[in-house]
Amino acid sequence: MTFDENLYRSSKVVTRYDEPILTPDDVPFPSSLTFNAGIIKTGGKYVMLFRNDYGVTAEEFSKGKHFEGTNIGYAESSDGIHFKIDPKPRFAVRNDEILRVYDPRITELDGRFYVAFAADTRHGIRGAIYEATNDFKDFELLSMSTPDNRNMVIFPEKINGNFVRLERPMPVYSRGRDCFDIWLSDSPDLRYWGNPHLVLGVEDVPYCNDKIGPAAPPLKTDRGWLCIFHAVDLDTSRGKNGWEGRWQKRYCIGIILLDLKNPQKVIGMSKVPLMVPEAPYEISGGFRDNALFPCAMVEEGETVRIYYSAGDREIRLASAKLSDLLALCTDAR
Ligand code: BMA
Repeated sequence: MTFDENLYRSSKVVTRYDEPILTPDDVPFPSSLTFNAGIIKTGGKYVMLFRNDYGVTAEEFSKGKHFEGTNIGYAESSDGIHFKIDPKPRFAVRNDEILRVYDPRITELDGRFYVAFAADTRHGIRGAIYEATNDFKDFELLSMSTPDNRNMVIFPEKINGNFVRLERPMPVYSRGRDCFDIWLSDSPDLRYWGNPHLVLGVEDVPYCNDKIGPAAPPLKTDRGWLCIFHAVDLDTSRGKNGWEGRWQKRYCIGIILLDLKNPQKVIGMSKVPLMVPEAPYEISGGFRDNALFPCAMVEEGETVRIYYSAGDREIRLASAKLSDLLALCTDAR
């Protein structure tokens, strides 16, 4: 299976911030990869939970050594660009069943903080929803999905009286190969989830041929819920492309608009990607090159900040005007 990766470029409405937001070198505890960060702005400050994989260098990895573990770091910032990292990791789970939690996405809802993680367990990958205390020091597990499911993002408001999330189940038998789509479900209490609806099928996205997944908690706008997602293309002729012997996927960022009252309904979609791996730090030097993985959007005046990982190695920032992002979704093209 091949894919013409030269077909698409990042949208001109997006500006990349030149400096990284966080790299493993910034982290005051062992860190090999610092990425996939949930970020919100609350009480005038930016709060970040980030994934930290540790215990191996690129060279050691090439000789067969593996990561020792994954923990979750915490950082704060007054401007959303310069973050101060807590001296110790904030959270990690490892027990007989759960091997690790990772890829936090934070939602503030009615003054409470919820974090959706992916959880690797002995019986598959599950979406885990925790409530965090206001200081993000304690986490209470509210619910875990059945396997395999991940990339959960919780809407920042209840809709029609219920909590709502986007999620990405992974049906491996029925579709012949990776063909993973974006779904939505709701809950009266963040514990019992049901009423599943398909939101976007991978076949609806013209610029990918593999899988899609929700990225950041949706942003409420006058026109609808603005959502970004990762969109993956696979080319089996790709070879070494990062630390691993072979890495054949590429992760772009897509954008859609969902109906405010009925968010399972897509009311706008850009037919081209919002961002494509292009910058030097996106296409080389990463654990997995050519992987853009966003987990947070923050509205800052008329601008939307998109925090994403480059190459599963470091956290980066790109921004765009909200009006431009909405136009991408709604302009016929
Ligand atoms: C996904 C997840 C993410 C990762 C991404 C790109 O499947 O494992 O944690 O960032 O792949 O490698």
